[in-house]
Amino acid sequence: MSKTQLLIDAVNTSFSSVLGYEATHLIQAPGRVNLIGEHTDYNDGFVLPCAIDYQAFVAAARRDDNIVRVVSVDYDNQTKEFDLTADITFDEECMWINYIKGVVKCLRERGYEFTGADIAVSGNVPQGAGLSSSAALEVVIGQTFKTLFALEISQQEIALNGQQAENEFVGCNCGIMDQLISAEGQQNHALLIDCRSLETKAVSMPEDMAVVIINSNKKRGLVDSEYNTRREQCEEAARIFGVKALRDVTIEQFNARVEELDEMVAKRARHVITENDRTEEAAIALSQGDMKRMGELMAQSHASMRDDFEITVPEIDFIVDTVKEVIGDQGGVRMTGGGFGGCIVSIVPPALVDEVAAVLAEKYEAKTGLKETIYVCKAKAGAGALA
Ligand code: GAF
Repeated sequence: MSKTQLLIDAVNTSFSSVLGYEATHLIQAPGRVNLIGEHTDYNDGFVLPCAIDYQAFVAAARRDDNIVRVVSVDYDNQTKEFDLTADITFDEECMWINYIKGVVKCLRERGYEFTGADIAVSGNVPQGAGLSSSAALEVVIGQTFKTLFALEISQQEIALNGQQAENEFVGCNCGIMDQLISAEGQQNHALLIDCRSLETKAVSMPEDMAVVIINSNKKRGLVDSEYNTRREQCEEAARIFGVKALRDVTIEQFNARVEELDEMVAKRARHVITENDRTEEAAIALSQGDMKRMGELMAQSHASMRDDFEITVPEIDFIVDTVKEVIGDQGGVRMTGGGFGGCIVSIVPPALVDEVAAVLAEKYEAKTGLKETIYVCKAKAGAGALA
């Protein structure tokens, strides 16, 4: 049975056994992997992610009594409910429900009207691995209310609403990339997203390449505090240059004034400025199937995250170097996501996938004491209801 079918069965079964009747709708939203363009989204820059076939799934039915009941399949069918006519408040004891409460509260504040729902939710996006399990959850809930109540809300607004919930209700200061690709992803394509205008351009994935995600299983420590520090450093650099965001600084302008900057702020800014240029170029290389150039850009991106933005860890660097040795200039590999642990993304000729897996199985645990997990992915469509 496919992993998607397993999820569908899981949410349907939990819905009927816990809530006592059959769900009327099935809705999904995917996680994502970012091919290039890291920590550029909150600098109004460019990112190039694709949605993946690891997803959050919901079975749902509408209610008319202003109650939202939610069963979490992944937390032993733990069931929570809240009342839409009362204040929707943060739950200190149960973290998962806060993503749902946050999305619902933000939808209401935006003026969308609905009268309650029964929901069973599950997902197979690995949690805490940098593949956007939270964004998938936020987007699937927005999509659920859109579907149940025929809300006139665009995919872009579902994403913005999810980001708002994460920023204001959950308390994590993320950018827009993860929610936007989860809401708007396209089958067999990555999306070049301009994080200022939110315009997207679909970039077809080369048919003869596999997207292989490698989870280092290195627990991501200090992510929130380091993430916020990086944001502040980028904002400081933008202030010094007198611009709204680092998106507005060219590498020539940066080089002309680099001496005026504190050394660390200069490194952070250089990463963002060069990463924006790399991401736009990568979209062209990928669309032309130029894997040699794509591989070079991904290698530069990784070096920049390691040396200038300082968000990689030795375990991740080891995997990237090891995979690079196998694939040479036939593909690309870099850390993906917020950093400090988590996953590596590689674009690999299918014939080399087994060799990549074998070399990592031989070397990674011996070097680090950790075992990697490998996901071979397909670029999938964004959130939607199943027919
Ligand atoms: C996390 C954030 F949620 C994104 O908005 C983005 O900043 C990413 O880290 C780094 O590119 O996934």
